[in-house]
Amino acid sequence: MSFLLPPVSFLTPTTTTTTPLTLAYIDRTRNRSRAMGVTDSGGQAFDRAQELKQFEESKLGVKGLLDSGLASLPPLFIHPPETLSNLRPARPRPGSIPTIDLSGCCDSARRPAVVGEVSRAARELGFLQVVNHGVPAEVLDRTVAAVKAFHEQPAEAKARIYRRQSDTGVSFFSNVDLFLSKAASWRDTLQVRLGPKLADVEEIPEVCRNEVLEWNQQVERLGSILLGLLSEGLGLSPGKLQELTCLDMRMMVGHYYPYCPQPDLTVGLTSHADPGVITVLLQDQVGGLQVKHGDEWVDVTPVPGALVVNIGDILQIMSNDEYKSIDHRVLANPGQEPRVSIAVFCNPSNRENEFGPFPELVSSDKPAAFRQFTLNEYMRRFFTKELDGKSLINYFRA
Ligand SMILES: O=C(O)CCC(=O)C(=O)O
Repeated sequence: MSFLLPPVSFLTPTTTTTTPLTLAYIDRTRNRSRAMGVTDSGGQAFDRAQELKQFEESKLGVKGLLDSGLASLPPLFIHPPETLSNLRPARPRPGSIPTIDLSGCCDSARRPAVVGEVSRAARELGFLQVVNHGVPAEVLDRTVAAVKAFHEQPAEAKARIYRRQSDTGVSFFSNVDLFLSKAASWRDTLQVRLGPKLADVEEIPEVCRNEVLEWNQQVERLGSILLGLLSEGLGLSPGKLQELTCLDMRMMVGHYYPYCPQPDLTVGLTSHADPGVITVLLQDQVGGLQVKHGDEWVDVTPVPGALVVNIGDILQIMSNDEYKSIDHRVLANPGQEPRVSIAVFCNPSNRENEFGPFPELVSSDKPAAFRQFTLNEYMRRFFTKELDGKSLINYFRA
């Protein structure tokens, strides 16, 4: 698909939130459109590299673009037909992603039953939701509200930390794979390193600092419980995954999916599998997350008070294909209410160690399905390609 310039009208500011930053971006883009003689979307191919550069340099993110009065999607964000052809809310299939009650899972006779439920979901779907996880409802609400408040600050406040790499461990950007993907997606992200070395606390935006720090503690506690259940579900000692530092490297991404004017032409987040061990995801009640189940996309319908947990590639590998790391995506948000989600990716901190299937799970009946590799090698490959489906894990197959 060629990318076409949209009508210049998409750049017409119509709201009162226009800032000097947005105006600079808008002016540059409008002038260039005129120079190319483009007045409607049926004409010239646009210079994608230039558009990308200008979008990045504007530091606006998609929320800033929207606030500038955009009425249709800039071509940068228009996805190819193969992505767009199956974008639709999935048929409602209540209960297809199980919601598992964790109460009593650490200290009661319920533990074997909970281990069984968690391990079944990890084997069959790679996704589950958990309730009675011990995180108070007020903390869930506070965390979502704080991340939302960060994204809804004036563009200048966010632009200060707009960057893709930072020693401080805090950054704001739009699209982690902006320069690698075929098309950009309709979301912005605040990223904070939680461990093994916490980001510089002063750099975490004040508007959400306390909540991010509190969330880190909650995820560390819950992550330890989940890794215990998942280890046991593989027939290993409960402490096995944690001993391998699988909870130590934690990265938080606070996503913001604002209203999208043309949700049929783009996505909120392209289909991908998470590279790490597990991901703990807090989503608000807006919805849009979908999981691949066979050939179908299944909605992960928000359950009040629940947290979503999914298996990442590294755990699929360590489990010798017992647990599944599943492709998932987020539809572009068609509604006026923005969607907020906060994912914490849990990875081993020891990146030079060799990883591969646990020897306990390898036998002559079930030979090792993957080769050994270091996490550095794995992550290098992950971050030098666009977010996509299962290509990465398959690269490491034996
Ligand atoms: O926003 C969501 O619900 C999903 C986020 C996600 O899949 C990711 O950050 O990798």
